[in-house]
Amino acid sequence: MNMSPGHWVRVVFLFLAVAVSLLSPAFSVAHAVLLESSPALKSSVSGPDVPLKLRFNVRIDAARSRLTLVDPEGTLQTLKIQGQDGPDTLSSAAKGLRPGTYRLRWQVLASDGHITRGEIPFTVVKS
Ligand SMILES: [Cu+2]
Repeated sequence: MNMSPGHWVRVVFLFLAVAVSLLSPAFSVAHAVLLESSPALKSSVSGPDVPLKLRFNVRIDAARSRLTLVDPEGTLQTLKIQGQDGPDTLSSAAKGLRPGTYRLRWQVLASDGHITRGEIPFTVVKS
């Protein structure tokens, strides 16, 4: 077998292309996925003041992330993001909540530049 240098360059390129395509699913899941939250999904918490904490699988950009509370009547309230306990968390607080069912809408910018969003339904009960 007589393989020219040009042939080996193509072999190496093919190998790299396969390697990149095998690795890319790992990169494509680098956008933010909610791992845990407080309140937890569909949990009941006592009001009227409810601390909020969300933890994601990757570091997120708090300045470009948003938390919105939907109250039992469907009214939207933008919550101030109070900070990050860690680079993968968001903290806030909802104050003066009456008993009822709420939804915390989150939209976050992950370190890979992708925005993801979701909703955390929870119920406030009398304390
Ligand atoms: Cu992503």
